[in-house]
Amino acid sequence: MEKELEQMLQTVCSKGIKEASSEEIYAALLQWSKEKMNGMKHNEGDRKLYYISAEFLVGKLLSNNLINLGVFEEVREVLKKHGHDLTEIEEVELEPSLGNGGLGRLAACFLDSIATLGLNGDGVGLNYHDGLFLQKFSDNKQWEEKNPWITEKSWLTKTDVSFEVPFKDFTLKSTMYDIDVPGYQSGCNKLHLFDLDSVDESIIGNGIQFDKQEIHKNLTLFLYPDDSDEAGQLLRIYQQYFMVSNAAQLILKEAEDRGVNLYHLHEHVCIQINDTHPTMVIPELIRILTEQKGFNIDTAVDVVSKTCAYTNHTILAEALEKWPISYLEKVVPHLMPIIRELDRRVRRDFHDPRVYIIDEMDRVHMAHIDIHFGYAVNGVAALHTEILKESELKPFYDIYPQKFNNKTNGITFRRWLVHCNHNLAEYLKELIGPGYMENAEELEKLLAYQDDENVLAKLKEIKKEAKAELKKYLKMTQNVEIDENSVFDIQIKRLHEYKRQQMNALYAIYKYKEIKKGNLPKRPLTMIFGAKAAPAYTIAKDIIHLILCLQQLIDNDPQVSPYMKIVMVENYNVTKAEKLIPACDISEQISLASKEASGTGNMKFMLNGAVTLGTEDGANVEIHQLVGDDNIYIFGEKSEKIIKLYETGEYCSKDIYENDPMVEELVDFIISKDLIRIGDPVNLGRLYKEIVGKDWFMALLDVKDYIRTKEQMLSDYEDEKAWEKKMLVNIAKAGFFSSDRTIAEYNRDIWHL
Ligand code: 26Q
Repeated sequence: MEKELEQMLQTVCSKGIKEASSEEIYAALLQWSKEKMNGMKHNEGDRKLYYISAEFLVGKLLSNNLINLGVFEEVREVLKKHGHDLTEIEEVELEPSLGNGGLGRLAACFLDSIATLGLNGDGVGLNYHDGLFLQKFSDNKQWEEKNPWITEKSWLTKTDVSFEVPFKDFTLKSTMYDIDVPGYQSGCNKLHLFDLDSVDESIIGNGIQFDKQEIHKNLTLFLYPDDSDEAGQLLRIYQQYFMVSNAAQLILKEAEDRGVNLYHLHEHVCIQINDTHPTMVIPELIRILTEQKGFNIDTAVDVVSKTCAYTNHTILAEALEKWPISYLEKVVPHLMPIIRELDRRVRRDFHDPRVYIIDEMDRVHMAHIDIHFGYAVNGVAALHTEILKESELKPFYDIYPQKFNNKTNGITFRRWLVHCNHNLAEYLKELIGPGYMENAEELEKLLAYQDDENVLAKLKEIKKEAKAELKKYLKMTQNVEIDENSVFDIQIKRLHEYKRQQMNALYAIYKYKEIKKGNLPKRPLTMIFGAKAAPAYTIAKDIIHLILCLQQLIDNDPQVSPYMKIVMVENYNVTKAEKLIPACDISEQISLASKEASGTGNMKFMLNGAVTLGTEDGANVEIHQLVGDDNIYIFGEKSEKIIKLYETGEYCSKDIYENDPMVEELVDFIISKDLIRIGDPVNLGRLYKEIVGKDWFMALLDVKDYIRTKEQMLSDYEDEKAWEKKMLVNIAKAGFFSSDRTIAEYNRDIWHL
């Protein structure tokens, strides 16, 4: 390895390892990896999977690729020998900004596991130049800026693959870029990202403003451009169709190149539709098969329906896409006859308006296309799939019980243990052998040590080191000082009311007031948040404002600051998650029961020895079953009750507010003099009104149980041995949440590769 790196450095900059800068070493390692992967075999098989997704939140790739290529340790040692630190080299890489949250990170973990299991499957998506916005804080508010990540030295490789994508008024010619996806000690797959040569970053003005009408210049600028007006919605349709038309053409071309008879497409290809964003691939394939490949409509519908499968990631109404026909007519009128034909077939066969594709308001329900004209539908955690079957998608489950199945999410242990928590990974290897890296369930061998004082002490020590590392990182990146001896309580995820960061903020208010009253905690508490709010999501931004104001209030109060601290991490992303997760003691998973489809952060925290504080929601339910009552802190109302409350419309936050003086006091603090002095009365006032007058995600319903449970947890933390044991059990039971297991199940039940 040393020789190869030296040679590469000679080519890149004519320097030796010692003399080379971090940038130069990065460039050499990038080039070395790319050449290595280029020489690797693509995983093969008679059937090929295409995983189409609007997001692939891959994170930085250098370390992960080195791990999967089997040279990470060697490279680290060589660099160390010459006075370099691989962590510093990593800093050079910009994080690809190709996703926004769980769904995108899941797609990235899946690509890793698909490649690792040697399966023949590629990802297909878009190459957003500025991705999701870059988050900046100023005046205690979120501001959005562009987030360019593509430099000359990126993992993208331009290919000569190109397709013509027809829109109503013009045709655009695509360019396909590839990112290699090496499996862990296995073959190499591809992530195909489609782009347009004419995209022009110079049209971006202030913040993330740009002209939404200039499609040839803006199409692949941003992920989820603001869609609060018609132009924004049309742009999203342009993006989605551009993605799926390219995907469809690529899939058919590769099949024909392999000699596949398209009438047997479903025997050689399967397409996983990641949420509804790629749904138009179904009518697009039908269109191409009938218009260009001589299929009659019956056969085209039949073949496509046997090729496509759909994953649902949410039951939130606003995330279930419904496009007005008039919008589709403006962008892709050639798909409308097919969509109408699909709707006609549904109406012919079923007499239930709830399952129609086109509703009485002339809107096209994308999920309904997927369910009728795909062969599988899956939810992403056991509870989520049950809710889909029993309530959200019940009319469909009644028609197609055989299509519905659960695939509980997972995470890749290569990134979320081996890479992000090297010390823990090495210690586990020492203790239980390296087998867990391939077979995650072997982590259970750890259980044999749950009463071994030395092992427990070592786990605590590793946690302490990770906390010290995070302290250094936050000092360097945000110039904040945290106390590594405090309890680290972390909530990192997209900002959404259903995830209830506002409830956590109410806890902070509670704690602040307790300290003011002289009820001092035994140990200081560090509350860490990381979250981006969608630019048009007003209340989410108000919640960020509240958290930042509380942060300032506490920092400036010498009576309180020795005992608690709030840190809101700026521009939370995969790279930051990798620093935060190993250092966590308390993992906040506090969504309103029934609303978080699965969660995957919960799994990453558990694997790294944090203890969950959560509701019976999403995959928390499965974590609870695995670790047992003693090793998780569960609070709040259950999903059945919540679903009933929505059905009857009975929930009234104002009643709770008015009848519970403690709740009233906490909520009132949002508009107290103390906070208004620091913050913006418009934002704080609006949030106060929202919580008292609506509280759609029922933070006040659970807030007292939440506070009580968190206090219990903090007190239990002081029983060191008992806490260390909880850490150990969480790590030991995390094996089930390996995405290798999830992918093996997808393959067994849906893909059959
Ligand atoms: C829809 C319409 C218009 C504009 C945007 C959207 C949109 C964008 C992104 C809808 C949904 C998303 C992303 C959803 C998401 O990330 N869901 C998460 O998926 C994870 C992986 O399955 C789960 O673990 C999380 O529980 C779920 O919230």
